[in-house]
Formats: sequence, structure tokens, C-alpha cells
Amino acid sequence: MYSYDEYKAIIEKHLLDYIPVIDIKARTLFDSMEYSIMSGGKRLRPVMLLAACDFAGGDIYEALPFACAIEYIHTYSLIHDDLPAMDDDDLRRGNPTNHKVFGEDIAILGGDALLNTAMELMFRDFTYHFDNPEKLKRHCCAGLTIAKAAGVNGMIAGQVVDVKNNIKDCSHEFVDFIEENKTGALISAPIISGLGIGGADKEVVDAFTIYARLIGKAFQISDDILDMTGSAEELGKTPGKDSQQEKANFAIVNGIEQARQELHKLTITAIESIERFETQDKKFFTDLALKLEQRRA
Ligand code: GRG
Repeated sequence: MYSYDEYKAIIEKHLLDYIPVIDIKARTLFDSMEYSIMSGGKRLRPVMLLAACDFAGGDIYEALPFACAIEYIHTYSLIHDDLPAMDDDDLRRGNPTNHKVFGEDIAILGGDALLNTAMELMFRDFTYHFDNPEKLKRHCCAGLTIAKAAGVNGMIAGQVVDVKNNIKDCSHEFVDFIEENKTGALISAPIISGLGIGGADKEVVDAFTIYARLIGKAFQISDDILDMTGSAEELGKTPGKDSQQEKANFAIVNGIEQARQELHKLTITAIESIERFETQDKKFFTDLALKLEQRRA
């Protein structure tokens, strides 16, 4: 297994490889896609996908198209979330948001293009494995896991509920739905799909399904805490409509102290859910859970 930064370096080296050649007449589309893909970020989702494949004993280079696909989907979601019709943010990762640079029309299309490219590159990967039905099956299942997590019973559903979210009519069930779908789905999917590509058995997938769900929830709660404590603004996020409209989230509904306690409980439970595996093998995932609990960005 590699370190987080080593997986990240592999991803960043190849992140533009899967963007198709775009006709020069539509050059601005490529510029918009490239601008947001290459503007930094933790690369958490693709790193987890490669690490999960590695953990399962697979070849991380076979998982690379899926890792890039999930980062494209994540990037599209951020571009669209920043639009005036959604959170109306001027800054993302300390840089002007995509629509501030390219205009709303191209930002919408750039986001659409990233989502479509993610699907296209996964389908292209399937065509390379027609002669190996076992591998084809594993890769198709991984593609389905990613597409579902990004879709109408995953991130998009979570975003819809969040867009209509109002502090006045929030409930725990409501907040749980948003956190599990808007953010959690795209945190779990890379772990499950990476394990699948690597050929993990059911015992491993079952344990990591619990781990992934718990760190997905923990990640969103830590984001809520960062939003409330102002650390997010210091790191280049603007207080968009979300903060102005007092939308419900775990930290707002339960208070910052309870949010911190819940974050710690989720982290510990996530680590416990994979305790049956060898210390050295699972180290990446125990360290990751602790790192996410402590994160400041
Ligand atoms: C537009 C369909 C659609 C969905 C948008 C991603 C999202 C859903 C909304 C973004 C709002 C937000 C800040 C959610 C909290 C969790 C989250 C996704 C944070 C950003 O992810 P990081 O921290 O970002 O992994 P980096 O910059 O590191 O890539």
C-alpha cells in the first residue's frame, strides 16, 4: 500500500488523461473543465478508490479510470453547487469559481461535460475487458456503484433536499438524509467500487461498507463544524447562500459540542468496523479516519 500523498500524486499525474480531445471551436469547454479539475483539492475520493483496490490486492492502474471518473463527478458537483442558482459562491479552493471565470453558461456545460466524461470513460473501460468476463463483471459493478451514488438516490437527491432545506422545518431524519446522500454517497462509493475492482471477498466488502458509511457521515459533520467555526472561509470558501439562509445541518441542529462528540464516535466506530484486519494492511484506512476527524480543510 502507498501513502495518501503517493496515491494523490498518481491521480494528479493522470487526471487530464481521460478528457477527450475537444474540437478547437469548443475550446472554452476544455478550459472550463481543466480549470476546475486542476484547481487543487484533497483528491479524497480517488485516493480512497485506489487504496481500496490496493487493499483488496488489485492493480491500482486498472482502477485509475474509475478514480478519475469519481473526481470528475465530484468536480462537476462543486461547479454546479457554486452557481448563482444554487449556493452562489465566488470562491472555491481560494480561486474564483468556474462561473466567475467562464460565465454561468459555460460553467453549467463544463459541469455537464465532466459528468458525461466520467460515464464515457467508465464505459470505455468496459470495452477493454470483453475477453475477461470476471473482470468485466467487477468493473461494471464498480461503474454502477459510482453512477448510483452520484444519481437520483444519492448525491443529486441529497442536493435537492438540501436546496429546499430550511432551518425552520428541519428534523433529524431530514438532516440525516442530506448528509447521507449529498456527501456520504460519494465518499462510500469509491471504497466499495475500489474493493470490487481489486476483487475483494464478501467479508471485506461487508466490513468496509460499514466503515465507508461511517466516515461519509463523519466527513459531512466535520464539514458542518468547519463551516460553523469559520475555518472554511479562511481556506478560501465564501459564505454562500447556505450560510446566509441558515440551513439545517448536524452541527446547527445539535450544537457544535455534540457535533464534535458525534464526529469522534463515528471515527472510533469506523475504525472498530475494520478491526479484524491485519494492523499493517488496514493502517491506511485507520489513519484516514483519524485524519478526517482532525481535518481543517
Ligand atoms: C450539484 C448535484 C449537485 C451536488 C452538489 C458537492 C455538493 C453536492 C455540494 C457541495 C457543498 C458542500 C460543501 C458539501 C459538503 C461536503 C463536500 C462535498 C465538501 C467538498 O468536498 P472536499 O472537501 O473538496 O473533498 P475538495 O476541495 O478537497 O475536493
